[in-house]
Amino acid sequence: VRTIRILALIAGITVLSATVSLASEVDGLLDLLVKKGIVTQDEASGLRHELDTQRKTEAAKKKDSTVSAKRPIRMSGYVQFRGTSAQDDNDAFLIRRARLNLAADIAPRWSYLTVLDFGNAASKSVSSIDFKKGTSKTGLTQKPVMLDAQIDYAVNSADRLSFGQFKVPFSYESLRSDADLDTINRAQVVEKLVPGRDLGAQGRDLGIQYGGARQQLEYAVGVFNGAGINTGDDNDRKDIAARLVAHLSKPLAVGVSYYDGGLGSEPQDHKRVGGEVICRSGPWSLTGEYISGKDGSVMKSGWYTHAGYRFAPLWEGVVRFDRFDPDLDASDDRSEVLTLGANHFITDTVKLQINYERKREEADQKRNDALLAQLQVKF
Ligand SMILES: [Ca+2]
Ligand SMILES: [Ca+2]
Repeated sequence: VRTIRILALIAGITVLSATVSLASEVDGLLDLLVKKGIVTQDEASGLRHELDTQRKTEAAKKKDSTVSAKRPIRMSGYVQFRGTSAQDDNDAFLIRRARLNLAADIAPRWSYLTVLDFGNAASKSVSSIDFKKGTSKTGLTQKPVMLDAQIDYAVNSADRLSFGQFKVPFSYESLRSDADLDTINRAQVVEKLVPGRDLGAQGRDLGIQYGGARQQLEYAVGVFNGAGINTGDDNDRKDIAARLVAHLSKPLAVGVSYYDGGLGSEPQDHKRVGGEVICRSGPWSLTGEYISGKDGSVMKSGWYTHAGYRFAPLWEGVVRFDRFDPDLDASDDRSEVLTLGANHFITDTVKLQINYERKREEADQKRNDALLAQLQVKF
């Protein structure tokens, strides 16, 4: 009876501990009990066997959540689910972005990053469906898109050399992660003039870049194909992009961006100049950008100004005005968007954004205002 009680006690300790480290202490305790003649060798072996099984079960449980790879890989990503109600388009639900990022340090100084997008449905609506063939005219089953594939070499602790496909160093809002945007959509001028975005390549291109940050300065200069992502070049000319940001004081930064390139088999001018002022202080954020460009012989420009205020710990109100002129020599072709919005930071990884976009065009008075709501989770 005494032995049974002791065995029950040991079993109790084992169950209570339920950890591998404590299990080894129980093992030692068993040795002691055998030595003192309190339990027999057989009883001790039985218990050890039970303990061993338990350890293996624990180890197997841990294994289930481990991804096996030759090098430790950092995995991250996010999903954006959007609902849009626009005056000039069908109301719709949409997976705007579903990103998967994989990064790893592969050797001293060398690292890599790939970004895949499984969403990227843009805001295309199905225009017509051929019921006989059972197919739609728009690509409902778009393939995942490779957005970034970059190899980084750390030249020193501040600078790195990047090779591959990644964002062109131009404009504050273009370079901000889609997951961190203050409004659901980027400003018109950023979408229409930032190199890469103007081609529908999500601000990215293929090339080589040298960049870094030291003290109050952030800098990047790169050479790119200039023809967009996941494709070759359409000419021999390579484009130059450069960006310099000075962090003047803790909340205030000013930056300039420059791009000189050529588009097409007989290269036409593809030039951009941009300036930005960013101030993020406590609950306030005030940002603004101006970008002007030249495509062939057409001069274009636009700007936006944005203000945000955290009026409660988990809530931010935002207001933005942006204006874009697609041809400085033509009159009555400017368009303006006034965005009013709220950001609700439900947790660190869950965000809800609601925006109302009031749109005004000089050319024809369209009714195209839009109400958007977007729920985002990231990991
Ligand atoms: Ca080129
Ligand atoms: Ca104009």
